[in-house]
Amino acid sequence: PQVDISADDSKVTARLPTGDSVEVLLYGATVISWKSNSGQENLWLSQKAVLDGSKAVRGGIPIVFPVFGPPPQNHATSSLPQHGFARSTRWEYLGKSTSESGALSRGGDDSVKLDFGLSQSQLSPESRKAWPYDFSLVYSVTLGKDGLQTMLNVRNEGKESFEFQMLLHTYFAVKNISNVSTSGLAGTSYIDKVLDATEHSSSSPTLSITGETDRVYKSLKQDTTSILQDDKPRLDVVRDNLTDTVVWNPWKEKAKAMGDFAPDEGYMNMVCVEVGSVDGWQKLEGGETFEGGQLVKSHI
Ligand code: TA6
Repeated sequence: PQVDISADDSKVTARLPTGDSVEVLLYGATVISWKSNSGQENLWLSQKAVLDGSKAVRGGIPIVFPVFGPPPQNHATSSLPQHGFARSTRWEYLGKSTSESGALSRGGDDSVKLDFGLSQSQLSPESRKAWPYDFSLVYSVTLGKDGLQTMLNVRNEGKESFEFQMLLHTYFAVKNISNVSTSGLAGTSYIDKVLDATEHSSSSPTLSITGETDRVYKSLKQDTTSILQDDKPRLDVVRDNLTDTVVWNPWKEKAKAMGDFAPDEGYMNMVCVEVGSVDGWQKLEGGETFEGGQLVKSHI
């Protein structure tokens, strides 16, 4: 049995002999499905997610670049849309490789790496005008048994330096948010965007989601945030060269208020754990590159 890959002009699908599979839309290079070998879907996708390229996908793994959140005033990113342009621009499929090395491969055909590219020439005129830097991105999606690795490589192709933020806005599927907790977020401080972006210290080892939650944990000391369902490990999200993690659940009212969030009670079946570099800015001189991302392991 070998790795099965199919690519058409809107998406690329890969399936391992073990049954693990991943689907990536060329629009935004958005992973919209990742199934473990048990057939278990690990990502949440809104039933009203727009998948035709007219709007960022509500679910899966949207790529946030070059700015996280509403852009700051008086900054190079000021006239970009919230979360930047990467998630709402068409990327190109660069090809695949059955990676012989790396975190998810034990050689042979038990893992496959799909590469996607986005550079300045592919941007809309508006985006190029809004952020006039010569850059190239390569996004690698590596599917392994019970694991998915998504890495973003950013290169400054110009002479002028630029600064950016990046984040993988992953929507994880959970059985019931009432019995979900996240761990690995203690011992650091977080910005609570539900409480007017005030800063707090996070002392408790686990965070339960009992209402609207929008926290930016900064400079985390250790690299893994775990999602537990019924106190059992469900997903481990391991940061790679990134120091920040956002935990988000819109809860009832905000979910209802989003036109592309369905069903309304869908907030009970999802939690966003988003790895990134969003506290301050990464700066690249001409010719320099930065690479960061995540390795997610599924336990069922
Ligand atoms: O990651 C959390 C967050 O920044 C929330 O504040 C909320 O805005 C969410 O992203 C979704 O943003 P979007 O632009 O996709 O609706």
